[in-house]
Amino acid sequence: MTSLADLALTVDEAARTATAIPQLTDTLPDLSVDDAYAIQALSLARRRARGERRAGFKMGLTSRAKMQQVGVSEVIWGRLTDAMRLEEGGVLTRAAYVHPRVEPEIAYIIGRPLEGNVTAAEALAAVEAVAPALEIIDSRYQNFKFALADVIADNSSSSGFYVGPWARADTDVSNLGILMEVDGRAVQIGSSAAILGDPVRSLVAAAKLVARAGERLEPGDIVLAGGATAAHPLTPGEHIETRFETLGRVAFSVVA
Ligand code: 0L1
Ligand code: MG
Repeated sequence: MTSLADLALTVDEAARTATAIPQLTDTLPDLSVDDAYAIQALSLARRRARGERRAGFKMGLTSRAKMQQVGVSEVIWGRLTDAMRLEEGGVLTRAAYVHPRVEPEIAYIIGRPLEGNVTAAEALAAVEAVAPALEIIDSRYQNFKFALADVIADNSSSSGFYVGPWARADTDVSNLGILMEVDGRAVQIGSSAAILGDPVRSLVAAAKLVARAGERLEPGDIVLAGGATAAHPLTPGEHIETRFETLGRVAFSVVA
């Protein structure tokens, strides 16, 4: 029987070497969500053993459209490390990923510990600052195709993130206009309200779901609240610039 550690090795190696793999559920159709989170934790432990440090959490499937796409009614989460953080304004090397896509998000940085069942007001009180952000999602599965347990085991597709200028914690980010341009051409237009109606709901969900795994949001953790529009597939030569009403912009270029 394949152990959870073996499966963690499989997804970690796929990410490390940018190699597409078959879905785990092709051979393990009964893989549970709990086991998938255990695989995720074991795969992140492998990253930490290589020297990567905790940077926070990402929330996924935070829009109705994405939930329907995967057939679930609850958001999922993954873990961020310092090695996933990319330099705002810099370059992304396409060859380091299997089939990367970018999506605009809102980032929170935590100032006080946050854990378990909390209200939106309690969540906001724990926030030190907010920022515009971009997440690079890169499912390690062939053709970006997966079942719920697959994607959770694969760190909820998280592979990189950019953070723009930090703003005060009390900045209203509940309904900000967002415009993503590729080489000056609009490819996605949306609002931060697409993130569960208000990104703070994603922070509330993060506190609850992370607690189920015996963890809590700690000061210094970044929480990516989830995609505000559909994701854009990345091609070498593209310059991506995303503007967030009142928060500023986040940009990068893609090289081969
Ligand atoms: O960040 C996200 O919402 C993505 C979660 C996983 C699903 C996907 O890779 O599209
Ligand atoms: Mg995302």
